[in-house]
Amino acid sequence: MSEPQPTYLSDYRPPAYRVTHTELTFDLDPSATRVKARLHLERHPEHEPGAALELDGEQLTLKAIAIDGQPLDEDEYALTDTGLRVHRVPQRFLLDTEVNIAPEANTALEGLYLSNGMYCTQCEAEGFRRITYYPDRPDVMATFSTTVIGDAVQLPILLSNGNPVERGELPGGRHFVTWDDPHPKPSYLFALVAGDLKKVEDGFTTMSGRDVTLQIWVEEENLDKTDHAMASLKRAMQWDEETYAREYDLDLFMIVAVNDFNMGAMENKGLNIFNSAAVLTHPHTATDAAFQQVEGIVAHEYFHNWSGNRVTCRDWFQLSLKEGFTVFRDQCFSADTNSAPVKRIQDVSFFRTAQFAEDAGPTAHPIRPDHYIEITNFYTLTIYEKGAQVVRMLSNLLGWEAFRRGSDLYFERYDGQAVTIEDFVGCMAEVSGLDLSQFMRWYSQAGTPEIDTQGEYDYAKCEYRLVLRQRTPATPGQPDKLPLHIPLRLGLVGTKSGRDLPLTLDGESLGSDTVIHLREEEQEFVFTDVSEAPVPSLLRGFSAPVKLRFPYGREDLAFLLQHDSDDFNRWDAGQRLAMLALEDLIAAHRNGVEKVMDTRVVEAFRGLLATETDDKAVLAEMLTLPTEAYIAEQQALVDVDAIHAAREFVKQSLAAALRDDFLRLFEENRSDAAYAPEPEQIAQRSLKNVALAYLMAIEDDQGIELARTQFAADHNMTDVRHALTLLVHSSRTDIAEPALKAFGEAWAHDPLVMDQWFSIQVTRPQPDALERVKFLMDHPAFSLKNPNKVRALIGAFAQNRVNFHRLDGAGYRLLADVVITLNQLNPEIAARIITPLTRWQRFEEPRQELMKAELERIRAEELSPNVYEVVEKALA
Ligand code: 0A1
Ligand code: ZN
Repeated sequence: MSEPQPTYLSDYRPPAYRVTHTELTFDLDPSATRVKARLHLERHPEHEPGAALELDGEQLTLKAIAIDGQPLDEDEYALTDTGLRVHRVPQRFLLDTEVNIAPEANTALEGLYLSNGMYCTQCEAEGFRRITYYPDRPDVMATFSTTVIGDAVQLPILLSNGNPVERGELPGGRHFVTWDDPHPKPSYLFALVAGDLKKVEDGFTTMSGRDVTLQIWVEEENLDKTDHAMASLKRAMQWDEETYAREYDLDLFMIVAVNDFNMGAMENKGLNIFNSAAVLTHPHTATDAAFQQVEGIVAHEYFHNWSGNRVTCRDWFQLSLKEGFTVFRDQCFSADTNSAPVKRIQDVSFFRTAQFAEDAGPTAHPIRPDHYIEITNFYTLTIYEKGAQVVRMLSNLLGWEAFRRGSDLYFERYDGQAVTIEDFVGCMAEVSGLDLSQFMRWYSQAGTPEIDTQGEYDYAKCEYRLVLRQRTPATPGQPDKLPLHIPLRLGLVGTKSGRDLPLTLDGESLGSDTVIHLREEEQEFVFTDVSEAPVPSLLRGFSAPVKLRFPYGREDLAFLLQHDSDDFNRWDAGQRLAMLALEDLIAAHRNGVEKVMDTRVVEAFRGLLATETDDKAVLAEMLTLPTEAYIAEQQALVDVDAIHAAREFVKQSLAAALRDDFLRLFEENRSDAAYAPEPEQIAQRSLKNVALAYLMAIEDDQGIELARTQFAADHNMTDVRHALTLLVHSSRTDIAEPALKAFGEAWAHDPLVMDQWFSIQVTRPQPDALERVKFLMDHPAFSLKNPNKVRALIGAFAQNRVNFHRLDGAGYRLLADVVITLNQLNPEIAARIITPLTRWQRFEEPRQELMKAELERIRAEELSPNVYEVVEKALA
């Protein structure tokens, strides 16, 4: 087999032929679906007459082909594994093809496949070529007319993009529906769904007074789990009108829930297809976090209607054009609907753990890569989350008002077109007059910039001098980096007053919270008229995706934790303080020295527990220790056991010292109110559950009893799952096992709850976790063919730091075995689930060698391009 070849950004050429209109007919059958396509084609004016017509196509069986009604002779076209070429075509013509495909054999879940007896599609990025021969690239935009034919009894519901225009009966118990989508779209936004589905319906009147019908289609047993998604959709529609003046543009908007789906959801025009985990919620089956995630994903997909669909990407290198912008939009939406500081804390805390790791690992790539082998490998945290951070920086550089004008210009100028990141940033530069040329390096340079900072207060001159040095480490293929334009929001907090001091820079007075611009490798900023010695509060709100170092003492951090006016930085000061203590304890563990708890951390926590707060959700975040994964990110080489031991020690020390406070907090925040996924209730529950986790950390009778009672009360899934997790992760197997068993039996019928049941067990720190994974892989509710199950069992286990990294290598072996099986079944998921192994260089011996050996074992297999690309990079 020849090695998979990369595609390069620099090779981009406009298509020789464009499709102005696409007519499709699907005659659905599990093993032989017939797809007829009529493409209205014309030569692109920039291309020479006589250019051959090249169409993409994979795993298709061609049955018929004709141009302008004339069947082609075999020497007039050529078929390959990846497509079809017609040697000579007129300037403008109709191409008719007919192919056969087998949805039931499609385990990759790209193209048309079957999920629980229901037909559905996933076409982004290059799935449409598994449906019919087509120029399957985002810069070919056509209107679509789609007829779906199926068995009237088994498939009563037949859906596609746009509006239904005709339906009828057919001989043999079949029926059809024809759908028209008047908005030109690329093939990746095509969708089809057919099955025995039920709907809930609602409506929304747009700002210009048009009535839109909203439908959520689900299997009958899930009809009671759609309220929250529907409410979220309406809020998102309203928000996009108010915030971006974007109005919906069809009469119908549909969401469908499917159980087998590679990702979260997909923004197909007028027919969003969702992983059921990203849409279904019920107080008894979904946690607060799941409710919030559903709200965010529903909004994300809806927002794509403008940022992605009306204005789309010229090529897949521009993926962050739609994804970075849309993630930024959904983050702002969620911040407006919930606690804004908590949303920021959660996003950043995830970002700094997972995206920083990606940016420091063997698969690091810029927000706009310049080559790829398999594009589905590039739906990454860098493209999505770092892309969103960069758009956020733009919005802060321009200010909201100018950013909105830039966004208006972008949507107006490029409506109906497929464009580039330059086009987007160009609009921002045009409306603001800013020079964004240096800023563009954020898109081309991989790696996380590191900023080393020093500050000095001159008592005599009343000046505060800040010296900043930026450096971006080398990443694969990019040994040398240039300085970036980094906006740094900051304040100076007076040590006497505890307040933000007024800032004066170069004679200009800037208020008490400002943004300075770091453009050079090293820059000095001298703030004048600083009336008292300050502690600097730097990178407020995480104003740039960088690692910032400042030699804070523990007193400084405790001070900021108490006084910083920026909630995000208050939280961050607490995290930094805990990190200093954790680092000492990690060293103690490694040196075999007795561990001693830093009393300053205890006192800082005591202070937090004693202050009245009106944002309980922020307090809950502040009381939460950095995760083991985040701590690992801070280490030069990861010592899994020392990190685990140090964190457990801090948790238990805090619990022992502050037991009464946690007990009070727990009691004060208990509530019998009917469950609602509202910010106040969510905040209260998270605070109560943080307290319960500390109480359980020492596993005394009272803590155990509280967890047991909370589990048994069965009030809502947030509380039940939290209590069950605490019990299962404790050493009290006598209580945990019956609870786990009862839970598994009660929810055996609900796949999404069973996912949680799997995850809870295999993330436990006790040494039997791996054996449980193996055992559960034979459980009737488990299937390697279902991506949610793979994530819930295998993915979750790989997050179990102590057990995945077992010193006998059994954890690595298990993951590699799964990757090898999935490489054939579902390459996209195989290439994702392998990630933890690719980070082998971060670990100490013998783990490095063990992980590497598993990667080499995988490399010896016949690999899909997806897994090949990742493994080659990891072993390069
Ligand atoms: N565009 C979707 C994500 C998505 C990407 C690829 C998929 O299959 C390979 C599926 C969904 C989003 O951003 O939500
Ligand atoms: Zn998206």
